[in-house]
Amino acid sequence: MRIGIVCYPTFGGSGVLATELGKALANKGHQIHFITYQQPVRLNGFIPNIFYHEVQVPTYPLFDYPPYETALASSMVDVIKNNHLELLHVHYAIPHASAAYMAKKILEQDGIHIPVITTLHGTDITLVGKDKTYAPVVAFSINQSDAITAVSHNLRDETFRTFNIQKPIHVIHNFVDVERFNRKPIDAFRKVIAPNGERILLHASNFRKIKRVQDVVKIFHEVHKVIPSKLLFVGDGPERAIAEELSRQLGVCDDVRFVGKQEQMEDILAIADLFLLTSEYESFGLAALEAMAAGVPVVSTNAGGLGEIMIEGKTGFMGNIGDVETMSRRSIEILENEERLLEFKAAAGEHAHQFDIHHIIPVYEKLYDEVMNGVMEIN
Ligand code: GMT
Repeated sequence: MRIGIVCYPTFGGSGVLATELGKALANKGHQIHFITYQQPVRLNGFIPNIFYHEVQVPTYPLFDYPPYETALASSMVDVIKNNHLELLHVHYAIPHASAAYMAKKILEQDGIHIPVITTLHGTDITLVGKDKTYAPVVAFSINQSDAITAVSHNLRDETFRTFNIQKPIHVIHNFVDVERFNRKPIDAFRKVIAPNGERILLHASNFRKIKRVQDVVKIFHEVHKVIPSKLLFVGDGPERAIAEELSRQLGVCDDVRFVGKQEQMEDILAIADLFLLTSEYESFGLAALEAMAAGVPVVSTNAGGLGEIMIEGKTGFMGNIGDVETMSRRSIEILENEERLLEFKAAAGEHAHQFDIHHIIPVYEKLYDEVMNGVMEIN
């Protein structure tokens, strides 16, 4: 199949998922065309079946806001026409679903039919999407998609609660390449971070308010009181300064390290003992799944779809949003006993297999077939 994939190229989970999906489909022989404004972070190395089309957004003195959506729709038209694409799969509704609708309508005039699949990822519904400045366009363009998928049952339900969606929303869980994340720790790296064999706690995100990174620092503070430990923060974003300041206030800053945005997550996860995800909402929590695939147990909130990937008391523990006390206690419980920690690590790694890329890619392929043939059977 010749498939166009549209996504955000940044470190966010939706872009990561879309890129990994494209790479996996290309490896299975499909021809994949990424259409976005920048090379996606995980799109590295040369894969013969992958093509990358950069959306150029010309500036003009008149524009305070260069019209990306218009440029994107025009690029979609161009790429679909010139490469005879058979399907367009857009990730994250804003503005990708509406740009896809525009492209589809333009192509119709030339007798070209291009089915559009929209995958909803989370904040495109629960945060940004429902803002009334975007909501009518988001609802309309989702409804105009030939198929809609959501990355969790929770997100599907939230979408139905938020918008008047008149089509089924198919749940296709996010996936992880278990083999890739099953790495041996690099001893030299572990030694640099934890020279005296301290436990390593990890958080990775875009440091948005929704992630409640201050809770990560508070949990670490409690753990640190009883267990020699280090905290690694991966990623960057607006709340980083708050986390830094809090770690100074709580007197743990010497044991907290901010390593910035990292492409080799598997190497970092390989040295970690516990992953913390304290979000107010996660539609799915791909970062937590990647941690589990690397054999790292997770202590998280029970927000959104996290309950769909966690097994309480086996792969880690969940607490209510903001319940630092419970999440700290549970973290200590996992980390204080070597044997127990190993059990959690093994269970996390084992459970991640359920979401292995090899199980999920065929589900997308089936959906593509159904959409192209106009018969929808999937869930
Ligand atoms: O978490 C973010 O803020 C990034 C966001 C994105 O769109 O890239 O992540 C969302 O999509 C991921 C991939 O499907 C999910 O794993 C994340 O849970 C989801 N984030 C939220 O719902 C807040």
